[in-house]
Amino acid sequence: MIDKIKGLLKETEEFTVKTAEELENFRLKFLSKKGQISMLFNDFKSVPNEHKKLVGQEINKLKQFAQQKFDALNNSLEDDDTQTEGTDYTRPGEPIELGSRHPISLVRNEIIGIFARLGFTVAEGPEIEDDFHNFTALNFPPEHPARDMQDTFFIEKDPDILLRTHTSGTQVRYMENHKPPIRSIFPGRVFRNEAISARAHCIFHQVEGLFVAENVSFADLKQTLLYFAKEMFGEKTQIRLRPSYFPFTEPSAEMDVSCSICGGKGCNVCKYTGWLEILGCGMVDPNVLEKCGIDSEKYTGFAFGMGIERIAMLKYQIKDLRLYFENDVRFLRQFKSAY
Ligand code: 2NM
Repeated sequence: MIDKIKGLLKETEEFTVKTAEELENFRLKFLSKKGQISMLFNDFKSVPNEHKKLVGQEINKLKQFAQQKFDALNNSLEDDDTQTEGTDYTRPGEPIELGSRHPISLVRNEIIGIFARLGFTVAEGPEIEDDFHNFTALNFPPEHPARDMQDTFFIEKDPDILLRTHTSGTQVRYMENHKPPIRSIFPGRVFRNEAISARAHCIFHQVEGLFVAENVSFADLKQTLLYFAKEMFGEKTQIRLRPSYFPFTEPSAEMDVSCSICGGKGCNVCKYTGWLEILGCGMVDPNVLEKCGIDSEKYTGFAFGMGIERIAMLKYQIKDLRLYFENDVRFLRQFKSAY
């Protein structure tokens, strides 16, 4: 009997399993009701009384060992992730969610695309500017209110270094470094010292444009901007130019487009006027050309500037400027597009 127990102990010690099925065989062979260990307990009845104590102890040791071994094997099978059972490797993968572009980037890229088709290149410049490029070269008189601390963020005084209030400084740099014909647009971030509200922000984005060559006329300006308006807001769009004033252009105008929401009939977006103001423009003042080293007797040019936030507001019906800067994903993920 003792030999039989020792034999079974050796067998359980040497038993190895690789699968759940083999583990079940182990359980059936040693630990089940009809297994070897149960059989030993049956045989135990016929063991002479004087040996019962020793044999009983040995059977219990064997039973304990077999149970521990079973538990250990069971755990190691569960931890083993090479086990394929329960995992369906043919299942399609979890989709990777794609990000979306910011509406300001979408509109900026769309504007760049439209002007690229007319032969305009893109140029960028520094956000920190000096007084000459931001104001003086652009014909701003020394006492112009835009030079006031109330409107402009100054970094240093005397000589004045500031955060650019428009991208026009980049156009000045471009004219200083390139001979006409010049046909470029200038997208970028600009800064004005304003209280933040639904309709104003101290940081915003502009695209300005410049065309300088021989015999550039106001008619060229109108035709270029009409093409832009139709590409941006739809083929049926009409434009309207109203006289205005900028220090760097003469004559100057503001341009409205017919309201793309109501088609010009009047609605709450266009405040029942049928028109939406989208940009400023004009013929570059000869003084500006001269300050940038361009012969104003030989060359003329037109320029324009628009706020990207405003155009995106009209395009996507965004009612509050602050949404652009909060970067709340619930806002951002609404803008999926090819651009
Ligand atoms: C505008 C409106 C009208 C403009 C002019 C120039 C430059 F450098 F050629 F003089 N840059 N940008 C311009 C003209 C900008 O923004 C509303």
